[in-house]
Amino acid sequence: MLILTTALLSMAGLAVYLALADTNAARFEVHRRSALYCAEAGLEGSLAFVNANVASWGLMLDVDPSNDPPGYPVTGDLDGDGVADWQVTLKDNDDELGTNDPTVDSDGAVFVVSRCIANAETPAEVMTLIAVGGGGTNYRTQAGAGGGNTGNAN
Ligand SMILES: [Ca+2]
Ligand SMILES: [Ca+2]
Ligand SMILES: [Ca+2]
Repeated sequence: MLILTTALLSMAGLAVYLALADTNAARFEVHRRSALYCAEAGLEGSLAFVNANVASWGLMLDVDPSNDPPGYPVTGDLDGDGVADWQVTLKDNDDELGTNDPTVDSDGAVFVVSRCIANAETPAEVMTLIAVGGGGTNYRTQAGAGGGNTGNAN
């Protein structure tokens, strides 16, 4: 009887543990989702800047931060606390035959990469390929950051 009681108790303990784990998972999911929304807001909030500064894409892609146009990297504050919640940078696509040069855009197309920096525990990054004169296409979530949204092709 004592053994049975112990077994019942430990089962109860396990149930409590599972319930807690479930709650934590749910909370993490909420954080991850809001981080994803935050990163998506960065895409929305930076496209005008990126499109208005096509002539400076090369300066943004080179590895010299001293020549970047004002306002780059693009950042945005979502909750009004004066601290940036997302940050957007450009990343060249694989556009040269043979050896790719990620510091030079040669096809008029670059990735806009938006990273949510509001919560370091649940980072999220989304990116979209944009082309000169074109709109956002090929919307996707980068590997390792929010796999639940992978394969979202707008
Ligand atoms: Ca630069
Ligand atoms: Ca290139
Ligand atoms: Ca390119």
